[in-house]
Amino acid sequence: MTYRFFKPLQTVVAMALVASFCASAMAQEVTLRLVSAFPENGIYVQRLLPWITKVNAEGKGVLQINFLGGPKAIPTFEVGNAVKTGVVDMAMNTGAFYTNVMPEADFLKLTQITVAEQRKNGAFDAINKVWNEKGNTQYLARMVENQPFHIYTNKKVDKPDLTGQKIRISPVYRDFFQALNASVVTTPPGEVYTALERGVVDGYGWPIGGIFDLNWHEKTKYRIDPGFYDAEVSITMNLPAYKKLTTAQRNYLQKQLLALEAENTFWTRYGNVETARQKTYGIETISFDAATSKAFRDQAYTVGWAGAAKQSPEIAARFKALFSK
Ligand code: 173
Ligand code: 173
Repeated sequence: MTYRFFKPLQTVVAMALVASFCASAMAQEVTLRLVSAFPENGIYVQRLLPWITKVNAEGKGVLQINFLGGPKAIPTFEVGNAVKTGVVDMAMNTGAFYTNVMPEADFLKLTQITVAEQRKNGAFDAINKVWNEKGNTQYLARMVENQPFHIYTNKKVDKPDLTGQKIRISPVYRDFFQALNASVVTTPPGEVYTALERGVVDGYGWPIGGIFDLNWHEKTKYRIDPGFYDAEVSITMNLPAYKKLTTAQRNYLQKQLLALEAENTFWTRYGNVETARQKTYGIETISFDAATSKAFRDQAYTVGWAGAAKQSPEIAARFKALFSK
Protein backbone atom coordinates (compact mmCIF):
# COMPACT_ATOMS: atom_id res chain seq x y z
CA MET A 1 0.00 0.00 0.00
CA THR A 2 2.77 2.43 0.85
CA TYR A 3 4.24 1.60 -2.52
CA ARG A 4 1.57 3.73 -4.21
CA PHE A 5 2.80 6.81 -2.31
CA PHE A 6 6.48 6.09 -2.54
CA LYS A 7 7.01 7.06 -6.12
CA PRO A 8 5.36 10.51 -6.02
CA LEU A 9 7.06 11.26 -2.70
CA GLN A 10 10.40 10.24 -4.13
CA THR A 11 9.76 12.54 -7.06
CA VAL A 12 8.85 15.45 -4.80
CA VAL A 13 11.98 14.94 -2.72
CA ALA A 14 14.10 14.66 -5.84
CA MET A 15 12.58 17.84 -7.27
CA ALA A 16 13.15 19.68 -4.01
CA LEU A 17 16.76 18.56 -4.02
CA VAL A 18 17.21 19.75 -7.60
CA ALA A 19 15.57 23.07 -6.76
CA SER A 20 17.77 23.67 -3.74
CA PHE A 21 20.85 22.68 -5.74
CA CYS A 22 19.94 25.19 -8.44
CA ALA A 23 19.33 27.90 -5.86
CA SER A 24 22.69 27.30 -4.22
CA ALA A 25 24.43 27.10 -7.59
CA MET A 26 22.88 30.43 -8.54
CA ALA A 27 23.90 31.89 -5.20
CA GLN A 28 27.46 31.17 -6.29
CA GLU A 29 27.27 33.83 -8.99
CA VAL A 30 27.80 37.31 -7.64
CA THR A 31 27.36 40.56 -9.57
CA LEU A 32 29.58 43.42 -8.44
CA ARG A 33 28.70 47.02 -9.24
CA LEU A 34 31.68 49.07 -10.43
CA VAL A 35 32.10 52.81 -11.12
CA SER A 36 34.96 54.80 -12.61
CA ALA A 37 36.24 57.99 -11.00
CA PHE A 38 37.71 58.90 -14.41
CA PRO A 39 35.64 60.10 -17.38
CA GLU A 40 34.22 57.41 -19.62
CA ASN A 41 35.90 58.76 -22.77
CA GLY A 42 39.42 58.47 -21.36
CA ILE A 43 42.15 55.85 -21.83
CA TYR A 44 41.63 54.27 -18.39
CA VAL A 45 37.98 53.37 -19.02
CA GLN A 46 38.95 52.29 -22.55
CA ARG A 47 41.34 49.79 -20.95
CA LEU A 48 38.89 48.79 -18.22
CA LEU A 49 35.92 47.84 -20.39
CA PRO A 50 37.53 44.99 -22.37
CA TRP A 51 38.76 43.56 -19.08
CA ILE A 52 35.22 43.61 -17.66
CA THR A 53 33.93 41.94 -20.83
CA LYS A 54 36.49 39.16 -20.38
CA VAL A 55 35.72 38.80 -16.65
CA ASN A 56 32.03 38.40 -17.46
CA ALA A 57 32.54 36.02 -20.39
CA GLU A 58 34.82 33.70 -18.43
CA GLY A 59 33.03 34.16 -15.11
CA LYS A 60 29.53 32.90 -15.88
CA GLY A 61 28.09 31.22 -12.79
CA VAL A 62 30.92 32.63 -10.64
CA LEU A 63 31.37 36.39 -10.83
CA GLN A 64 30.11 39.24 -12.97
CA ILE A 65 30.95 42.94 -12.99
CA ASN A 66 28.29 45.52 -13.81
CA PHE A 67 29.86 48.79 -15.00
CA LEU A 68 27.65 51.62 -13.78
CA GLY A 69 29.55 54.44 -15.47
CA GLY A 70 31.91 57.30 -14.77
CA PRO A 71 31.57 60.59 -12.85
CA LYS A 72 27.97 61.01 -14.05
CA ALA A 73 27.10 57.96 -11.94
CA ILE A 74 29.14 59.11 -8.93
CA PRO A 75 31.19 62.36 -8.91
CA THR A 76 34.97 61.82 -9.04
CA PHE A 77 35.77 62.92 -5.49
CA GLU A 78 32.88 60.91 -3.97
CA VAL A 79 33.83 57.53 -5.41
CA GLY A 80 36.17 56.62 -2.53
CA ASN A 81 33.41 57.11 0.03
CA ALA A 82 30.95 55.17 -2.14
CA VAL A 83 33.36 52.20 -1.98
CA LYS A 84 33.96 52.69 1.74
CA THR A 85 30.24 52.69 2.58
CA GLY A 86 29.24 50.00 0.08
CA VAL A 87 27.09 52.26 -2.12
CA VAL A 88 29.05 50.51 -4.88
CA ASP A 89 31.12 47.33 -4.65
CA MET A 90 34.11 48.35 -6.75
CA ALA A 91 35.77 51.33 -8.37
CA MET A 92 38.49 52.26 -10.77
CA ASN A 93 40.03 55.17 -8.94
CA THR A 94 43.25 56.95 -8.01
CA GLY A 95 44.37 57.77 -4.49
CA ALA A 96 44.36 61.52 -5.10
CA PHE A 97 40.59 61.35 -5.57
CA TYR A 98 39.88 59.77 -2.16
CA THR A 99 42.12 61.64 0.27
CA ASN A 100 38.77 62.48 1.93
CA VAL A 101 38.64 58.80 2.97
CA MET A 102 42.30 58.66 4.05
CA PRO A 103 45.18 61.03 3.26
CA GLU A 104 47.45 58.02 2.68
CA ALA A 105 45.60 57.24 -0.57
CA ASP A 106 47.63 59.90 -2.37
CA PHE A 107 50.95 58.34 -1.25
CA LEU A 108 50.62 55.71 -4.00
CA LYS A 109 51.90 58.26 -6.56
CA LEU A 110 55.31 57.94 -4.85
CA THR A 111 55.98 54.31 -5.79
CA GLN A 112 59.21 53.82 -7.72
CA ILE A 113 58.85 50.08 -8.21
CA THR A 114 56.39 48.09 -10.32
CA VAL A 115 53.21 46.66 -8.85
CA ALA A 116 54.66 43.18 -9.46
CA GLU A 117 57.56 44.18 -7.20
CA GLN A 118 55.13 45.72 -4.70
CA ARG A 119 53.41 42.35 -4.42
CA LYS A 120 56.76 40.66 -3.78
CA ASN A 121 58.34 43.07 -1.29
CA GLY A 122 55.34 43.47 1.01
CA ALA A 123 54.29 46.95 -0.20
CA PHE A 124 51.00 45.61 -1.53
CA ASP A 125 50.14 43.97 1.81
CA ALA A 126 51.21 47.12 3.68
CA ILE A 127 48.89 49.18 1.48
CA ASN A 128 46.03 46.77 2.17
CA LYS A 129 46.51 46.88 5.93
CA VAL A 130 45.96 50.66 5.83
CA TRP A 131 43.21 50.50 3.18
CA ASN A 132 41.34 47.83 5.20
CA GLU A 133 41.62 49.66 8.51
CA LYS A 134 41.15 53.27 7.43
CA GLY A 135 39.14 52.90 4.23
CA ASN A 136 37.03 49.76 4.78
CA THR A 137 38.48 49.04 1.34
CA GLN A 138 40.39 46.23 -0.32
CA TYR A 139 43.10 47.43 -2.71
CA LEU A 140 42.79 44.92 -5.55
CA ALA A 141 45.08 45.75 -8.47
CA ARG A 142 47.04 48.59 -10.02
CA MET A 143 46.20 48.90 -13.68
CA VAL A 144 48.34 51.96 -14.56
CA GLU A 145 52.06 52.37 -14.01
CA ASN A 146 55.02 53.88 -15.85
CA GLN A 147 53.00 57.02 -16.50
CA PRO A 148 54.92 59.97 -15.04
CA PHE A 149 53.05 63.21 -14.38
CA HIS A 150 53.95 66.43 -16.17
CA ILE A 151 53.22 70.12 -16.00
CA TYR A 152 51.33 71.32 -19.09
CA THR A 153 51.13 75.09 -19.46
CA ASN A 154 50.45 77.92 -21.87
CA LYS A 155 53.03 80.21 -20.24
CA LYS A 156 56.62 79.59 -21.23
CA VAL A 157 59.24 79.24 -18.52
CA ASP A 158 63.02 78.86 -18.76
CA LYS A 159 63.44 77.39 -15.28
CA PRO A 160 61.32 75.24 -12.96
CA ASP A 161 59.39 78.14 -11.53
CA LEU A 162 55.62 78.64 -11.83
CA THR A 163 55.47 82.12 -10.31
CA GLY A 164 52.42 83.96 -11.64
CA GLN A 165 50.84 80.81 -13.06
CA LYS A 166 47.50 79.35 -12.04
CA ILE A 167 47.57 75.60 -12.45
CA ARG A 168 44.79 73.02 -12.26
CA ILE A 169 45.71 70.28 -9.82
CA SER A 170 44.49 67.23 -8.00
CA PRO A 171 46.06 66.51 -4.58
CA VAL A 172 48.87 64.70 -6.45
CA TYR A 173 50.57 67.95 -7.41
CA ARG A 174 49.58 70.38 -4.64
CA ASP A 175 52.71 70.45 -2.49
CA PHE A 176 55.13 70.28 -5.42
CA PHE A 177 53.47 72.97 -7.55
CA GLN A 178 53.13 75.27 -4.54
CA ALA A 179 56.83 74.72 -3.88
CA LEU A 180 57.34 75.92 -7.48
CA ASN A 181 55.35 79.08 -6.58
CA ALA A 182 52.22 78.23 -8.59
CA SER A 183 48.78 79.18 -7.42
CA VAL A 184 46.63 76.10 -7.67
CA VAL A 185 43.00 75.15 -8.20
CA THR A 186 41.69 71.62 -7.67
CA THR A 187 39.30 70.17 -10.24
CA PRO A 188 38.28 66.69 -11.35
CA PRO A 189 39.45 65.74 -14.87
CA GLY A 190 36.00 66.48 -16.26
CA GLU A 191 36.40 70.21 -15.55
CA VAL A 192 39.89 70.78 -16.99
CA TYR A 193 38.79 71.67 -20.53
CA THR A 194 36.37 74.36 -19.39
CA ALA A 195 38.92 75.81 -16.96
CA LEU A 196 41.45 76.09 -19.82
CA GLU A 197 38.90 77.44 -22.25
CA ARG A 198 37.77 80.17 -19.87
CA GLY A 199 41.34 81.05 -18.95
CA VAL A 200 40.65 80.19 -15.31
CA VAL A 201 43.94 78.27 -15.39
CA ASP A 202 47.18 78.64 -17.37
CA GLY A 203 47.91 74.94 -17.25
CA TYR A 204 47.39 71.66 -15.49
CA GLY A 205 49.04 68.57 -14.11
CA TRP A 206 48.41 65.26 -15.90
CA PRO A 207 50.34 62.10 -16.81
CA ILE A 208 52.22 61.79 -20.09
CA GLY A 209 49.23 60.03 -21.67
CA GLY A 210 45.62 61.02 -22.11
CA ILE A 211 45.53 64.76 -22.87
CA PHE A 212 43.88 64.14 -26.26
CA ASP A 213 41.01 62.14 -24.75
CA LEU A 214 39.16 65.23 -23.53
CA ASN A 215 40.63 67.62 -26.14
CA TRP A 216 42.95 69.43 -23.75
CA HIS A 217 45.60 69.42 -26.50
CA GLU A 218 43.55 72.16 -28.20
CA LYS A 219 44.32 74.43 -25.24
CA THR A 220 47.90 73.35 -24.48
CA LYS A 221 51.11 75.02 -25.73
CA TYR A 222 53.91 73.49 -23.64
CA ARG A 223 54.78 70.36 -21.69
CA ILE A 224 57.50 70.65 -19.06
CA ASP A 225 59.99 67.77 -18.83
CA PRO A 226 61.00 65.72 -17.01
CA GLY A 227 58.01 63.90 -15.55
CA PHE A 228 57.78 63.02 -11.87
CA TYR A 229 56.01 60.42 -9.67
CA ASP A 230 53.98 57.62 -11.27
CA ALA A 231 50.27 57.88 -12.05
CA GLU A 232 48.40 55.28 -10.04
CA VAL A 233 45.02 53.99 -11.22
CA SER A 234 43.71 50.97 -9.41
CA ILE A 235 40.72 48.75 -8.76
CA THR A 236 39.39 48.96 -5.22
CA MET A 237 36.55 47.15 -3.47
CA ASN A 238 34.31 47.58 -0.47
CA LEU A 239 35.91 45.37 2.21
CA PRO A 240 32.73 43.65 3.50
CA ALA A 241 31.72 42.88 -0.10
CA TYR A 242 35.19 41.41 -0.68
CA LYS A 243 34.99 39.30 2.47
CA LYS A 244 31.57 38.01 1.43
CA LEU A 245 32.97 36.42 -1.76
CA THR A 246 33.24 32.64 -1.71
CA THR A 247 36.70 31.12 -2.10
CA ALA A 248 35.92 30.26 -5.73
CA GLN A 249 34.77 33.81 -6.45
CA ARG A 250 37.80 35.36 -4.76
CA ASN A 251 40.21 33.05 -6.60
CA TYR A 252 38.54 33.82 -9.91
CA LEU A 253 38.68 37.57 -9.26
CA GLN A 254 42.34 37.34 -8.20
CA LYS A 255 43.23 35.48 -11.40
CA GLN A 256 41.61 38.22 -13.49
CA LEU A 257 43.22 41.03 -11.47
CA LEU A 258 46.67 39.55 -12.00
CA ALA A 259 45.90 39.19 -15.71
CA LEU A 260 44.96 42.88 -15.76
CA GLU A 261 48.26 43.85 -14.12
CA ALA A 262 50.14 41.67 -16.60
CA GLU A 263 48.84 44.06 -19.31
CA ASN A 264 50.69 46.99 -17.71
CA THR A 265 53.54 46.67 -20.22
CA PHE A 266 51.15 48.70 -22.43
CA TRP A 267 51.88 51.91 -20.56
CA THR A 268 55.49 52.50 -21.56
CA ARG A 269 54.54 52.07 -25.23
CA TYR A 270 51.54 54.31 -24.78
CA GLY A 271 53.70 56.99 -23.10
CA ASN A 272 56.03 57.00 -26.10
CA VAL A 273 53.14 57.18 -28.55
CA GLU A 274 51.52 60.04 -26.65
CA THR A 275 54.81 61.96 -26.42
CA ALA A 276 55.20 61.71 -30.19
CA ARG A 277 51.57 62.67 -30.74
CA GLN A 278 51.97 65.80 -28.61
CA LYS A 279 54.98 66.79 -30.70
CA THR A 280 53.11 66.17 -33.95
CA TYR A 281 50.30 68.33 -32.70
CA GLY A 282 52.74 71.17 -32.00
CA ILE A 283 52.91 71.02 -28.23
CA GLU A 284 56.43 72.24 -27.42
CA THR A 285 58.64 70.57 -24.86
CA ILE A 286 60.27 72.74 -22.22
CA SER A 287 63.31 71.01 -20.81
CA PHE A 288 66.21 71.96 -18.56
CA ASP A 289 69.88 71.03 -18.35
CA ALA A 290 70.70 67.70 -16.73
CA ALA A 291 71.47 69.10 -13.29
CA THR A 292 68.29 71.20 -13.19
CA SER A 293 66.21 68.24 -14.40
CA LYS A 294 67.59 66.02 -11.67
CA ALA A 295 67.02 68.68 -9.02
CA PHE A 296 63.44 69.13 -10.28
CA ARG A 297 62.63 65.42 -10.00
CA ASP A 298 64.40 65.09 -6.65
CA GLN A 299 62.46 68.06 -5.34
CA ALA A 300 59.18 66.42 -6.43
CA TYR A 301 59.92 63.34 -4.31
CA THR A 302 61.37 65.31 -1.38
CA VAL A 303 58.31 67.56 -1.28
CA GLY A 304 55.96 64.60 -1.88
CA TRP A 305 57.34 62.53 1.01
CA ALA A 306 57.53 65.58 3.27
CA GLY A 307 53.83 66.19 2.64
CA ALA A 308 53.10 62.53 3.35
CA ALA A 309 55.12 62.58 6.58
CA LYS A 310 53.24 65.66 7.73
CA GLN A 311 49.88 63.96 7.22
CA SER A 312 50.70 60.50 8.49
CA PRO A 313 54.27 60.13 9.78
CA GLU A 314 54.32 56.42 10.68
CA ILE A 315 52.64 55.20 7.51
CA ALA A 316 54.71 57.55 5.34
CA ALA A 317 57.91 56.08 6.83
CA ARG A 318 56.66 52.51 6.34
CA PHE A 319 55.59 53.19 2.74
CA LYS A 320 58.75 55.13 1.85
CA ALA A 321 60.91 52.14 2.75
CA LEU A 322 58.72 49.84 0.63
CA PHE A 323 58.03 52.16 -2.33
CA SER A 324 61.52 53.48 -3.06
CA LYS A 325 64.10 51.98 -5.39
O1 173 B 1 43.58 64.28 -11.80
C1 173 B 1 44.80 64.07 -11.83
O2 173 B 1 45.59 64.78 -12.43
C2 173 B 1 45.29 62.89 -11.13
O3 173 B 1 45.44 62.94 -9.93
C3 173 B 1 45.53 61.66 -11.88
C4 173 B 1 45.93 60.50 -11.20
C5 173 B 1 46.15 59.34 -11.90
C6 173 B 1 46.00 59.32 -13.28
C7 173 B 1 45.62 60.47 -13.93
C8 173 B 1 45.39 61.63 -13.25
O1 173 C 1 49.05 47.40 -27.12
C1 173 C 1 48.64 48.40 -27.71
O2 173 C 1 47.43 48.60 -27.81
C2 173 C 1 49.61 49.36 -28.22
O3 173 C 1 50.68 48.98 -28.58
C3 173 C 1 49.32 50.81 -28.20
C4 173 C 1 50.33 51.66 -27.78
C5 173 C 1 50.08 53.02 -27.73
C6 173 C 1 48.87 53.54 -28.13
C7 173 C 1 47.88 52.70 -28.54
C8 173 C 1 48.09 51.34 -28.58
